[in-house]
Amino acid sequence: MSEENKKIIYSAMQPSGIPSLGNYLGALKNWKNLQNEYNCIYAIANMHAITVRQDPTELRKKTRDLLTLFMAIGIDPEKNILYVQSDVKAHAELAWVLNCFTYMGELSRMTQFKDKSAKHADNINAGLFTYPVLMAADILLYNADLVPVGEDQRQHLEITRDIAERFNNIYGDVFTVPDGYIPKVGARIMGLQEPERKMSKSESDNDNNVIYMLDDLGRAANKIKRAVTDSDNEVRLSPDKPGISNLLNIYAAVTGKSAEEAEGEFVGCGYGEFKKCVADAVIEELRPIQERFKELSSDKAYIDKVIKDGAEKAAYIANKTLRKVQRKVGFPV
Ligand code: AQP
Repeated sequence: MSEENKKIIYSAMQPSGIPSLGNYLGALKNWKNLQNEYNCIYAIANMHAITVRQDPTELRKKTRDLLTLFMAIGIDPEKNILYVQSDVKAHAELAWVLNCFTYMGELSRMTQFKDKSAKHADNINAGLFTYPVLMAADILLYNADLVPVGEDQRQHLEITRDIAERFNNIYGDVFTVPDGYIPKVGARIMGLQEPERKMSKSESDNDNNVIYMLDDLGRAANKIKRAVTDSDNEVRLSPDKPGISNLLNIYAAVTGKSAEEAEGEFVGCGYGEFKKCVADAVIEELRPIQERFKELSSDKAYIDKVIKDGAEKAAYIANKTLRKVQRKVGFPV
């Protein structure tokens, strides 16, 4: 299929920490696979990241590291657009316009806002509240047809669609109304110590709960060996066995099997042996990525160039959409 006929996929990740195994298996691994079939635009959402307090020096480093990690996974900056959100001013400008087409009631219903305000009770800022509007601006600037979304982001895609339709109803067909893209293989990875909660990269309370993609491999294996299980010593998928089910899901997502296939492989296997197999699979997946990351990181000039080129390519598309919107709402352009 020619480049022009391919659908546009948009996705972003916050540089709020080193990506977790959850970010990788739930998002990044699929991003790599989508690049042949779609025109993909992938952003480092550093503007979203500051809705939670960040150390400035750390944030700059994490932003660069995340972009480098995208490439280490195999996301090609020539084939796709990889860029840093704050490099493209149109995001902030469109977000303001869209704020004026979004209702307080809609934003109040967002479960991520409720969760994050509970987690950061000392800093419930307006940015946290209008986070979904900035996300709508991200997606709509690039005329995205499809947005890969996990369960946790479904509400944000819905509000993006509502805002786009509301705007189009007033001003004509300005925005492409995006659909959710449900990946063929998807996974929701839970914490290793708290398998009732999703694994998150900004987790700070318990390091053993999360595998970070750049963890020392021996340490990553130990985290899996220490993962919470239960006492019946049966490797089986079940809602009342969240720890074991999570490890089966991890194994399945890494090896490209279904969770049921993975379950079948471990019938009669003890927990110790099972955990070792999961750890080995995870390590073999992470090893080449970490090696490539190290190689790429040492080439500062190359990373600088990818960031600069990505910003230019992204801004070209985003500014076109922004100008259209500005004309429609009556700004002098
Ligand atoms: N545990 C998970 N399992 C599967 N997918 C996950 N994602 C996140 N956690 C899991 C997916 O990763 C993508 C990027 O997410 P993000 O960085 O925009 O923010 P998030 O969803 O809030 O991810 P984190 O790791 O939990 O970040 P923090 O700790 O900063 O809040 C999304 O596609 C998401 O579905």
